[in-house]
Amino acid sequence: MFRSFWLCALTLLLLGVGSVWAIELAYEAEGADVIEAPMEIATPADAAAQGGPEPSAPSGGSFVWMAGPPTTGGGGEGFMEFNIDLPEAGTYAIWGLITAWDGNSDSFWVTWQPADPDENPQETQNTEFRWGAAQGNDWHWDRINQWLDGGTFEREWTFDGGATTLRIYTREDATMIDCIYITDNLSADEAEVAPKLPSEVVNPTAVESMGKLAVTWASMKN
Ligand SMILES: [Ca+2]
Ligand SMILES: [Ca+2]
Repeated sequence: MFRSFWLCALTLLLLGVGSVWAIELAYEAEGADVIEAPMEIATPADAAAQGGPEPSAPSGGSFVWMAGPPTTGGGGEGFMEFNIDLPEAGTYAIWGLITAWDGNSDSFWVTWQPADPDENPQETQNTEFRWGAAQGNDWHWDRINQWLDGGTFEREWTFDGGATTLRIYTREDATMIDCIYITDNLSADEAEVAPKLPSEVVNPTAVESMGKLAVTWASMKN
């Protein structure tokens, strides 16, 4: 009976740990490690002041963009950079919570090193790094894609884990980004992935601690 108690406890523990171990990280755009002008932190009132529809309140109260009026072109300068320490090796996708008013305000450039080279797509215009963002006048999740001249494909990046550098560069001004969600769930189905806000994601350090705790418990049974 003592033995079955431990088997049962261990099974429950492993089931619990299994669900916790799906990797997910989330960041506010305005919390980026670097925001290079003219990309800047803004609020819905700033968007309305440019003449476009005012988006609803963003997560954390603000978003990042290069300011610009609706329908007009412009952009190509500034970026935001995130220094991301990946808890483990894997293949990852990124979802952005965005507002994109129109066809002249609906794209970024994206590189994530070291899977991607140290290349500035604003200079090279390399479409491998072009994200054609889904349009909409209020916040909606869009998976970062690769908008090639011959079609648009979801992007994924494979890493050994550890230090990485994600850069999201302005391509067209007025494209707004509120936050990003990173996951090793590579499904293209938003309902299945269920991207989360930074306030809804468990801190990876806490997840790691739970893993260690599970190992300790498993050892105790012997
Ligand atoms: Ca624009
Ligand atoms: Ca935000």
